[in-house]
Amino acid sequence: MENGKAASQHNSNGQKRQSAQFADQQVTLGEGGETHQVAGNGTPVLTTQQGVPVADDQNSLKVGSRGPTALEDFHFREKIFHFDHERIPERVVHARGYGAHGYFELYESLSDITSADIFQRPGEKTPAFVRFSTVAGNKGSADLARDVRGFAVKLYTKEGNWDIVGNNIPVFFIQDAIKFPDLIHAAKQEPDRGFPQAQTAHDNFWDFASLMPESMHMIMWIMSDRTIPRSFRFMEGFGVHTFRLVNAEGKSTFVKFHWKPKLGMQSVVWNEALKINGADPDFHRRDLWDAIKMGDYPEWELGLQLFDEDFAEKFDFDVLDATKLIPEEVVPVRRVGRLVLDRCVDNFFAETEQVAFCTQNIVPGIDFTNDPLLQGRNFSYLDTQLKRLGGPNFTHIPINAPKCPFLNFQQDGHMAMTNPKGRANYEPNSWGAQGGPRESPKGYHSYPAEESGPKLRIRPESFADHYSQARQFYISQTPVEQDHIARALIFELSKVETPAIRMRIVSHLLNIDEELAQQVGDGLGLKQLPKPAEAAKPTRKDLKESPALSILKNSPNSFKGRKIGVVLTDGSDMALLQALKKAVKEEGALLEIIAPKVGGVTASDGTWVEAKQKINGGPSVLYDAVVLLPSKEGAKLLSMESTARDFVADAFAHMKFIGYVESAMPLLEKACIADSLDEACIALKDGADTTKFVEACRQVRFWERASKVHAV
Ligand code: HDE
Repeated sequence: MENGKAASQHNSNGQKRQSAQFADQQVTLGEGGETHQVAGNGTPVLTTQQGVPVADDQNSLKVGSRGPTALEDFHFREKIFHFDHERIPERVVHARGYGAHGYFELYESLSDITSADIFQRPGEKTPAFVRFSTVAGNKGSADLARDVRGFAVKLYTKEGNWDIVGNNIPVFFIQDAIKFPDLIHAAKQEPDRGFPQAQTAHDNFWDFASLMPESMHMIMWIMSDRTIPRSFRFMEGFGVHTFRLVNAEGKSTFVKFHWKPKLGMQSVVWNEALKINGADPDFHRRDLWDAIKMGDYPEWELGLQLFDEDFAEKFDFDVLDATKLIPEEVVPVRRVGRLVLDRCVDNFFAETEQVAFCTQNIVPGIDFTNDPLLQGRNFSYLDTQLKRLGGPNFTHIPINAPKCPFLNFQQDGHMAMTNPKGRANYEPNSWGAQGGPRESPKGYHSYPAEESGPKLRIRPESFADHYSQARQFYISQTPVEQDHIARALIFELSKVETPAIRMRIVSHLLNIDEELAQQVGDGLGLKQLPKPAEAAKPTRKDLKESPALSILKNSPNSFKGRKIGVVLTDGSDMALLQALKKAVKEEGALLEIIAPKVGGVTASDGTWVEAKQKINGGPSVLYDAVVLLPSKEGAKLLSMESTARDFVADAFAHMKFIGYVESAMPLLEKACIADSLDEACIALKDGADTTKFVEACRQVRFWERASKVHAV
């Protein structure tokens, strides 16, 4: 047996351990200006949490080389103890999310409608943190779940933190917060079996929805392509509820908040979403990270729909009902500023995980309304942070602390980090200037709305129409989008095992649109349609179409911010590749190279071109358009590779634009599309063709192909 001394000089692999050579040197690291000891190789010295330098982090302290571990090993105990406690509870909803820093910049002063400090001085920038999320899936679920996306914005204003905790859909499933636990229980995995994960395609969700007609408007939205966004950068955000803006004279204006993406909206198709989840479950977070790291900062404009009591009285629906929206054609969206995300987090846990959004975080000049969903949320968010972050001092965590001065007499509690100084910890007190902070007349005043009435557990009559806006949403879509809604419903309901639940949903669809109900009934193989569901308010209003509700009617006609995947092999035409790169750059888009081996290829002129992806790791679902540039030999090789054939066949099936060189034909043939090439399959002969191709890509998808790729 080795003696203790000899053994301690080797790590578990038997390699000679580099002994830590401590120099006398010290370095200053970090913004805090802390000094660290430096090890011989210039890196800082590893220490315990107590700052004790660690000499051996490879072996625990043992009695003899093969003996038991000594309880005395404080370094081992501290390390394991800390590791054991790394996890905090994940969010009960919106567990999977991704955040980034940025700023809000105001275009014009809104002092006539609100005294909110953030809206006073044009050009002023307010720091912001945004967290995007899916709702139903657990923290480790995949990004492309068919789900609502959270769009939560924390604005660190000079008069305190203002959180707009919104979604990418302007309405919600329920009207009263008391139903939220039921909704979420029904949507998440079923409690006995613990599945399905991150999906509403199961009995419990559709059972609940079918028994809650108020969810029908939201059902139309979640079955639309809004729930499979191409990335966070291509989706809208909404504050959902009606809020109030209050000016210095105390006048109140109702407001709905909107975030409009600068790049326009874009979604993926469902089959693509399923495949992206396998190919890159982090597709959305990677997209945000990459865009910011490349300096292509994602941007949204803040839009306001402003209206007064008079409008609220006259509007067809109750503005306090979160299952309703106000069409943009009725109250236009006024764009008042922009939100730019320009900095990734330094640490995912410290920032994205610990950020605590609370709907109750509002600032002077902004106020709530009586929307019963919003009122309930104001309790829930504060409460949930206590559970998640472990105590009332979560506001001391840097990501949650205001960036303006804050002073009060709240004290102590677990992990109190910002503690008041001085003798006074109460007020009123008679200690004068030493007595700590005092109230100010400029502080927050609630809008003095008059309220009275008997206490009742009741749903107002004005909330009773559940179908008119559901229909309005449906008829405002293009035929392609309507088809996607029908297909989504058929898909989801096909996973519901109980026929009665399927029937109940179809009975609601009959109140929304008969043709849609027919189509879904047919897709489910129903022999007979049920009777329309009995409605609380039997007469549905026939509302006008609202083109603003469609993604495709608002296409940006630009390929900016999108990505082309280019398949290369040895011998690929370098001149064409260079021309394509130039055209893509000019469009503000990106290009990624996929090759048989990730190392790269030798192009026609002998240059070595590095690849980003190996063909079986970079399927076409990761790209908005694809270009096939293999040499003749290369195409032969790829046509025998199933992942290369899938690459092409999927790009075609997902209605993408495909650029190809003549030599790629064997691959197109093997992918079974050589006979079906259409005008979105563009032959590239010379540099000019590459520009034409990129311009054509501005349509993003060639929807006309749909009938060729969907027979069922
Ligand atoms: Fe939330 N919601 N919610 N929600 N919500 C949470 O708070 C809740 C609702 C939204 O990135 C929780 O910190 C109730 C509508 C977002 O950290 C919790 C009701 C809208 C996020 C909670 C709603 C949202 C949450 C869980 C019905 C869009 C993620 C973790 C009355 C306007 C924020 C947390 C982040 C998170 C409660 C409905 C958006 C439990 C009770 C409507 C974006 O407090």
